[in-house]
Amino acid sequence: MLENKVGMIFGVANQRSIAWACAQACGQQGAKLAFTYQGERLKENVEKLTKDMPEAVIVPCDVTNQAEVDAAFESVDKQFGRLDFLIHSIAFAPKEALEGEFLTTTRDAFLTALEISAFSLTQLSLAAVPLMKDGGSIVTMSYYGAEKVVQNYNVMGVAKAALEASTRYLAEDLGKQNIRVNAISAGPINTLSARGVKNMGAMLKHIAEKTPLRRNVEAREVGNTALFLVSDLSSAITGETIHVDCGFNIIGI
Ligand code: 1JT
Repeated sequence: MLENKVGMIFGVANQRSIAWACAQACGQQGAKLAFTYQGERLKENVEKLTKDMPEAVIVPCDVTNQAEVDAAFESVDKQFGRLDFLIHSIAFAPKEALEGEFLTTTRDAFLTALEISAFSLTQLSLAAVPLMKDGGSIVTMSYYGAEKVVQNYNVMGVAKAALEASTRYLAEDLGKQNIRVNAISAGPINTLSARGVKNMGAMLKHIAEKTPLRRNVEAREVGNTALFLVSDLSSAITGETIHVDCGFNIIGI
């Protein structure tokens, strides 16, 4: 389904990463892929995961370093000469910000969370536009804490609200170039990021009992939805946030 398409994937840290599930789904459909990693520490992980993808391009990209962002897109331009889709699966907040009350969020934690988790979508979209010559599709990852108060999610909820609003504004700006921008609101998944969170095991169990499907979401299912959103099957969908949460968000009491 993605033969002749080139995609850039941001946010692979290890084999459990949502970004990696997206890469596998898209790679299996014939896409050529470029991967970015944040910091030398993660380079080896991405190299090992992609060792059976002979055409994969691997480039460093810390979104707080504009020179690295520019260089990453330059590498893709040099290697492939085009870009059809971009998957943004990046978020960060200091650990202390994801516990206790939102009220005590520091200026530093707030700015860091919003810069890395929300602004980076706009930053990367701007860099992608010149390469998306035949239109394109941009997909980002959100979470229910953007819409409703979720205990401990705190400043990340504010960042995801900004991310979902950014998705809509970018969709409007880029629609005339046939570039679509959508978000996936995934149910919680036991990834490296989630591991740092207190009581994640108990939370996953609680949610599995509450969802209509009576289970948690798998990263593979988020990957398949990302595949749909970057494919032509979703050609009239833009500015949307699609819940991939086993139905959790429809439940009241
Ligand atoms: C980050 C982290 C972003 C964990 C994240 C995240 N988006 C979803 N999760 C999992 C999660 C976390 C909490 C939660 C529910 C789900 C950690 C590093 C920073 C970025 O609260 C109930 C706290």
